[in-house]
Amino acid sequence: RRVERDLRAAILLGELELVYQPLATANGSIVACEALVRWRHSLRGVIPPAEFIPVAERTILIDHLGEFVLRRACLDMQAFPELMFGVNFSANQFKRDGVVSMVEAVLAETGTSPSRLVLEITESMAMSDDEDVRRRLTALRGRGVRIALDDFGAGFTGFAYLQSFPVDAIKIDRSFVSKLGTNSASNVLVTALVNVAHAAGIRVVAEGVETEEQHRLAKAAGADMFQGFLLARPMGLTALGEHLREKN
Ligand code: G
Ligand code: G
Ligand code: MN
Ligand code: NA
Repeated sequence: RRVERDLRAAILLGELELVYQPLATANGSIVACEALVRWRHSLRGVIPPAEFIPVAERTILIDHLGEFVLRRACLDMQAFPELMFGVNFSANQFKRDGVVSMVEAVLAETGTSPSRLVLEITESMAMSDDEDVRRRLTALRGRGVRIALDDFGAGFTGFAYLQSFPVDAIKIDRSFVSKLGTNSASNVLVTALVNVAHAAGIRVVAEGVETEEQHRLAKAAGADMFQGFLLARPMGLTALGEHLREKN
């Protein structure tokens, strides 16, 4: 059974690849990117993560997948030493005791500086008020790894919580960014989020920026970094290199 399971993982992992989406500062220079996994299926073509991550999450496969993605990203990022890079972690990965030593081992093995790595975890998972999860996040931060709350705002965490949570950055959910310019309440809300985060020493990324107006308003709201189809789509390593030469 175990062999069968590992084989399933091996087959799955052989077809996984990463694309990278750049993050820009307000003046347009690229300072980071987010790794996004794709499954290039031999028969079905490219399968998006929304279709297989939830399946993997129900089994041990998510641990293999998570470690594979982290290692691949660390290796790929050696060619881009000036960039920080974000890797998405599932809630279930943080429910395992081994997550801290796994991250440490992959960083050491690939010679990656911990401070270049940003682990992206969803706000809802961070919210889960699980003492073990919080302890593991704190341990990783203690070793220099950065933590970002992804899809922030969608789970309505509340402002007070931000101050007490071991986190370096929030990524404002694209549902908020997409409403910028459509009503003044959205501008007020995003500005408030930025101000509260900054008061707690937390960086703010506006994600899902698709239009010039959203970009302008997210800048006006004080966000530190910008990510979205307007700036760049997720891309392979070669394209990332070209993009950097063009923008930086
Ligand atoms: O790339 P795309 O927009 O299709 O991603 C859809 C979702 O899949 C996003 O919520 C993203 O965070 C998640 N995702 C992408 N890559 C990874 C990964 O390597 N690990 C995990 N756990 N989630 C990922
Ligand atoms: O949940 P997470 O933020 O990790 O999701 C990342 C996903 O969002 C990626 O799959 C990426 O393809 C997608 N994405 C990135 N920028 C944009 C954008 O501007 N608009 C939309 N609709 N999706 C985006
Ligand atoms: Mn993300
Ligand atoms: Na997100």
